[in-house]
Amino acid sequence: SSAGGSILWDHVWWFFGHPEVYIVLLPAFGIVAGIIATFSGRPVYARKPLFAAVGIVVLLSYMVYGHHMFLTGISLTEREVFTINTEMISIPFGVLMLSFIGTMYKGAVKLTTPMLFALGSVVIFVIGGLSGVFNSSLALDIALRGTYFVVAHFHYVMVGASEFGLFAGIYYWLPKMTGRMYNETLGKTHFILSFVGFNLIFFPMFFLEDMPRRIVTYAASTGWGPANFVATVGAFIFIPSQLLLVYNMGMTLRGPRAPMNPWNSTDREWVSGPSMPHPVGASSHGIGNGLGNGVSHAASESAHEASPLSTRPIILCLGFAVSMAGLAFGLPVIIIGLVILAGGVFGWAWDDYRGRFRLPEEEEGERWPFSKVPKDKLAMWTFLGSEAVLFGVLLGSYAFIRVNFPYWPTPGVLHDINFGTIDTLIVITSSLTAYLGLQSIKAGNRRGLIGWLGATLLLGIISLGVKGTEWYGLITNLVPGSPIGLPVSSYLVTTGIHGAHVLAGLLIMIYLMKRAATGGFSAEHYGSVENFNLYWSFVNCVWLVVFPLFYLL
Ligand SMILES: [Cu+2]
Repeated sequence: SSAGGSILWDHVWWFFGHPEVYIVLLPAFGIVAGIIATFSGRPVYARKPLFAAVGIVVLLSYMVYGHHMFLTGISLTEREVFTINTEMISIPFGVLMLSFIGTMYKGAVKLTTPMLFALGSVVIFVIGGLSGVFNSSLALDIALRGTYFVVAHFHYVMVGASEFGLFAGIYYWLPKMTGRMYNETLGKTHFILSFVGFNLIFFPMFFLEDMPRRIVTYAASTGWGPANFVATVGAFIFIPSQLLLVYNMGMTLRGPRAPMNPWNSTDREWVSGPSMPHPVGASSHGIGNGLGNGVSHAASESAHEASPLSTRPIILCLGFAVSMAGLAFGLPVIIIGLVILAGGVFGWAWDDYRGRFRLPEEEEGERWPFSKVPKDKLAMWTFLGSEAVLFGVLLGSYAFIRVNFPYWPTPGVLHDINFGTIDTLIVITSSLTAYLGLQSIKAGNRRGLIGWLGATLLLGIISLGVKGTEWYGLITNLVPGSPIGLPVSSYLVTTGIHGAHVLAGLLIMIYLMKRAATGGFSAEHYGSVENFNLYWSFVNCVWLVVFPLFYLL
């Protein structure tokens, strides 16, 4: 919107855009860490500092995005803060690199194809990271913006580090996935051509620091010709060489049988057979954990038929992906996506209700620093962390619009303060009833749990009813193109997404009541009720921020 300004979109986009780089990068580095440990025959060096560094990267990743906006007109103070934050992020990444080097130091390094790709990933990332230090400088960025130097930096980080890391993972786990060995010579050829080709494409671009992006041609007098020629040669090496990977993968299906543990890895997935892992409970080996620090365990004794393997989460994700694609392709695609998503959610709940799907707490596996926290609770806290980011973006955008919008209606004009106050009281009460439900089941009182959940459900329905009345009033009174469009739409988007969370909470409550009615919870087993309480408290806390911002200020 014009009143919000294109700068707001820039903020929102890059707030997503920068962390997205690490969303792609960090899984690849997880693979790389494991592969380097396996082929060095040593556990990951400085394991705990490594985890701490990844945590710091995640936190900082939200505080550096402004380095994409140095020339958009944001204030000098903002630009200085983003410069410092961006330069700081090289410290935890340095810890990662030292950990990888330390793992190999004095290790018996075996240069198999997965190891070569892992090392390639690290080397390329170091070059990408060092060039990033230049880009993060406010002064240099003014000169480098929109040039091929940035193109080179970006590809060294994204394509080089992430894709080489993922290739390493493909070769590493191909024997696991197919039960057969790939062709090592072909794999190494793929690596050499990829590594040489990639560097030929992108290294010359560092010297094109004065050539603008997005141009189709240029005069010979610019001197950009030779570097572009080398890059083109590199592209003709790099891209076709990827066919070797596809060919090798296909041929692996007819390749020689793979031994149980071809890499002599201590990682648990290599100890339980060459193909898909058995459901938990079927394995009886003493096995190490994912990062090779050698924690062994006795046979898991849980013998019930429940399996941790379920297709429902994949269906859920597919539905989500399709519905998101619908934002570009139109309403029918959104609806198809939501139907698939609902199928995944309800199917998952149904499996859980029937006791078909259980994820038992396991002894092995890397848990530091969360070894004392149950997995599902940790998952809930992680989810709520992502939710805090989502609502942070919504409320931050609201604050941005509010500051930059010239004629905001005074409190009480757009929204009925009485309605909001009643709603807030309902919300606070529903937090209390949900908590009393949790206390009931902790005392073994199943009927109390059902009763208090019922009361919470009722309060939630009333709260949505109040919101619905307000939404209806706002939408029916809205004149297209009127100057209060922005205050209304920011309200509808924020409370609409909040309302969707309330609706999800209502569905969860119905499910919990149904399970409680059939004896699903007891004084010992109430984890789902506790997790629901966390969720519900969070959703209600969000309202306690939304209410004063939209109604009272
Ligand atoms: Cu960035």
